[in-house]
Amino acid sequence: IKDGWFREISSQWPGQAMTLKVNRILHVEKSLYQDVLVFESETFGNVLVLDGVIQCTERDEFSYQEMIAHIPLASHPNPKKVLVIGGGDGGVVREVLRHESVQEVVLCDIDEAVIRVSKQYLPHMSELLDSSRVRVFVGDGFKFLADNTSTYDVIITDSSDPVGPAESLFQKPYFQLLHDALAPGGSISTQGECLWIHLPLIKNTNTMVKEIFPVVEYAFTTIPTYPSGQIGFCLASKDATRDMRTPVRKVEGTRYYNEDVHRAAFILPEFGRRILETG
Ligand code: AAT
Repeated sequence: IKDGWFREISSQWPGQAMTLKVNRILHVEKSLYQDVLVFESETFGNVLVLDGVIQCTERDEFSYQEMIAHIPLASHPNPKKVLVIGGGDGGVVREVLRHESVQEVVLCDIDEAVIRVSKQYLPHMSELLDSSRVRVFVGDGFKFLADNTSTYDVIITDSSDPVGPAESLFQKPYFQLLHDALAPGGSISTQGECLWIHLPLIKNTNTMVKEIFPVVEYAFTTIPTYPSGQIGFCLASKDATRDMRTPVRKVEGTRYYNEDVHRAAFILPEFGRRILETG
């Protein structure tokens, strides 16, 4: 933070940086895993930053949290048990709970500090973490999957970028664990980075996940405070006949997601489509 502005400078998006005007700093902490910062911005509400990277703002978080959750859930015939890896702010859990078929949501974030500060400063995201349908674990998502044998209908990986504690969540052994932790017919979505910046990473992930899952897709959403204003998801299903592009149920109460936005999210600009569909 310099002269009252926060700048998101990182070698992960060279030569560009989102800048937000800071009203006041609410929390600064070095947790076991990362630098945690929460500030009140002038126009985006409260902002959570980990290791200098914006994780969510109160004004636009719904775009990302709704899309990463509702695409796999609304295209699944009857999701009952859902696992969220990462997502300690609670926003994705809030969206999962909109699906009445869901009986249980398990959340596993590596950093208790994220859960704690979100409960304090991001109440609209974290409010349902205390719901009776939710169980919260603190631990590494990779280890959680390796140690647990229960199965899930949908697993959502709402993880930070591959530099830092989330590195293993972008590699092949993790996708194999996800596959093995799914019930028959199960689907996943994972934070899949931005077409404008990370096309080689997206292509590699897509190719790698196709070696494990019969159905693999990439979809994206728009969001002002993520790098280049856009972020995507790697979507995959264990069911070779699943059409993840088409919702089979309506979702009530959303602000970004609707059935047309669901279908449109898979339509890629030509420079991305060409790389992902051919190589
Ligand atoms: N919904 C907010 C968006 C996020 S949060 C990412 C979360 O992943 C953080 O709470 C972090 O503590 C958690 N996390 C990181 N590594 C692991 C791990 N190995 N196991 C479990 N949880 C983990 C994502 C923002 C994307 C930013 C795009 N530039």
